[in-house]
Amino acid sequence: MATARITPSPSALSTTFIKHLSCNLNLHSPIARTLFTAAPNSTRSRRPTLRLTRKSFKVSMSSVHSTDPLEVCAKASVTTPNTLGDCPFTQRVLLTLEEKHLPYELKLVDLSNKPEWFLELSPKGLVPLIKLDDKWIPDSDVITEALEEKFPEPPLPAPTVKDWPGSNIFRKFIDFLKSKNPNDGTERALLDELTAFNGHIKDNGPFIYGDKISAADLSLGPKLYHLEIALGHYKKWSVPDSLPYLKSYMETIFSRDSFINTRAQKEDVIEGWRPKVEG
Ligand SMILES: N[C@@H](CCC(=O)N[C@@H](CS)C(=O)NCC(=O)O)C(=O)O
Repeated sequence: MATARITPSPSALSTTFIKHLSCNLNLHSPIARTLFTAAPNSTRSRRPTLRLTRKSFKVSMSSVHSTDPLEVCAKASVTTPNTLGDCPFTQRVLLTLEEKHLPYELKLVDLSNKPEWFLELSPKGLVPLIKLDDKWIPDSDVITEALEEKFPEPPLPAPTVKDWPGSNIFRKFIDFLKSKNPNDGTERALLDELTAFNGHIKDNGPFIYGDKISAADLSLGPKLYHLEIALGHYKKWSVPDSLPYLKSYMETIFSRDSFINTRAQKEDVIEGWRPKVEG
C-alpha cells in the first residue's frame, strides 16, 4: 500500500520522500481526520506521523489538480532528520506549487554530502530541482516560469522588469548580515530598501502588485523570513516599528497556509546563515 506521511506539525515536512497534498488542508480539521489515520511512530522520527492510504489520496486529489505529484529536490534540514531544510529558493518553488494546488513529492538532499544520483540530475549541485515532462529543471526563476506556463491557474504573474519593488532587499540583507563594521552603511542601505518597500505596499498593497498574490510575493516572502530570523539572531536587529506596512505584509505572507506548510525551521535558518556570518 502506498502511503504518504505528513507531520502533524505544519512547520516542517518530514521523511526523505514525501507525497505532499497541497490542498490547504488543515491537518487538524474534521475532513483531515477523516482522510488521515494515525500511524505508530516511525523508527526514523520520534514525531508522531499521520498515514494516508492510496484510496484517500485519490479522493483528495480530485479536489485539487489531476496531475501526478511533481518531484522536487529540496535541501534537507541540518537539525532535524528527514525534514525540509532552509533554502528560500526551494520554498519559493514549493509556495508556487501550494498556491497552484499542485501535489508534489520531496526528495530531500543533504547538501553537505551530495549523493551521486543528485549530482547526476544537478551537475552544479544546486537545489531546487523539479521534474517536469520527464526533464529535471534547475533554478527557481526557470522553474516558476515553467510552472506558470504549464499550470496557468490560478495565475501568479511574474514581474516584467528586473528591478521590481523589493527585488534588492535580499542582497542588502546579506550585505548587512555579513558586515563586521557597524559603520559601513550596510544597515542604512537595507533600511532604505525596506523603507521604499514599506511605501510601495502602503500605496499599492496588500501585495506587491495589488490585491492578488503574485510570483514576486512568493519570491520575496521566504527572503523576508530569512531576514527576520537571521538578523534577529546574529544582529539582534528587527524591522523597526516605523515600517508598519512592511510588518503587516510579512505577517500576511507568513500566515498563509502555503507558507506555513513550506517554511523552514528557525534553527535551520540560523545554521544555514552561520558560514556567511562567521566566514
Ligand atoms: N539561482 C538559484 C539559486 C539556488 C541556490 O543557491 N541553492 C542553494 C541552497 S539555498 C544550493 O543549492 N546550494 C548548494 C550548496 O549549498 O552546496 C535558484 O534560484 O534556484
